[in-house]
Amino acid sequence: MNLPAQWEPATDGAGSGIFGYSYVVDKIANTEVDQIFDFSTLPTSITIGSRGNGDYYVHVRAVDNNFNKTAGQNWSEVAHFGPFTFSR
Ligand SMILES: [Ca+2]
Repeated sequence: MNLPAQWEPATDGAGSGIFGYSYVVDKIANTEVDQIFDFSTLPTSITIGSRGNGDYYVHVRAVDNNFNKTAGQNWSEVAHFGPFTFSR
């Protein structure tokens, strides 16, 4: 199963710009996403795969281009999306 997705890209104001994102899909409403880079742009298709029916959530945080220079200060708060309910 796949969920099509459209995103408004993150912005960094007058900062260093957005480097990319860390991203998790699961069945938990408030997962804290790790600060380990996954994607430079967010996927337009979210893979649920064969994980079955249920309510899914997508969790995303952005990181700026300074992320490897100032540890711990360059990741955004986590944004939570969902639930997206799959049943068939
Ligand atoms: Ca990650």
